Amino acid sequence: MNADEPAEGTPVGRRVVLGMLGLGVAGAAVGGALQQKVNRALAPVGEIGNVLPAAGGFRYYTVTGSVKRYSAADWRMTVDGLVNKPRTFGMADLARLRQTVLDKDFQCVTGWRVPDVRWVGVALPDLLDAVGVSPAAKAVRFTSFDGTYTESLTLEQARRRDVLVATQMEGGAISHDHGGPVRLYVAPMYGYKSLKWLGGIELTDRVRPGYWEDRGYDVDAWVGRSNGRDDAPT
Ligand SMILES: Nc1nc2c(c(=O)[nH]1)N[C@H]1C(S)=C(S)[C@@H](COP(=O)(O)O)O[C@H]1N2
Ligand SMILES: [Mo]
Repeated sequence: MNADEPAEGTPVGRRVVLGMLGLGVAGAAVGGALQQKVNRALAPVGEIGNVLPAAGGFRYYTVTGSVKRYSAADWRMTVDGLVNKPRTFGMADLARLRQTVLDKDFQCVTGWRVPDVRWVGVALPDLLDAVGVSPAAKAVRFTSFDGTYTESLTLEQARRRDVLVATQMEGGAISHDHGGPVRLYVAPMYGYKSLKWLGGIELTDRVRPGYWEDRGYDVDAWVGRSNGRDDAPT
């Protein structure tokens, strides 16, 4: 994809913020095109939240301010909606399910990409099997304990084995800043699908657009097949 493609939320949001902070994080992507966009200065900064450089090529993103911290021992996730057995899972419950390891890239629609990240967790289809999906369910909705961010997948997408309820990243626990103790990792799609601070999973009768999708992003965020935004120039 092209570095000039729009950033999330508002077309120039994150790059403007990065530029203003002088972080230079986007490196080569922050060029003349950025300057023009900065000059237009359209970003409602408050909506973007914190954008901080992180180690290893990641950025830390949050659309909310400070997020409550959960230790691995205290963290809980509810799985309910159109399921046979609604359940609450703790870390120990996840650890008892089959573990899946994925070595895959992480790519944000704004252009940064971290190659070959090791993710470990429970493949979403294994979790769905543990609660039993009712025949009326057509989609899966994810909620964050940040109280704001949401995402969703069709049931077909959610049955992919490269969609993880991730409990480890790069050989260790998932840090708070990366959305730990447990986050979603949707390998084939742009990073905005990979909801951080996972707190709830609900089986629903239809896809409900998530946080960025309400703000113009594709609901189907396949890397390479999507421009991210519905209205992105091709
Ligand atoms: N709860 C929550 N999840 C989120 C986001 C967010 O702002 N809040 N940002 C998304 C986007 S756009 C990206 S690219 C990734 C970034 O993950 P990282 O902060 O671990 O690098 O998280 C995704 N999940
Ligand atoms: Mo992103």
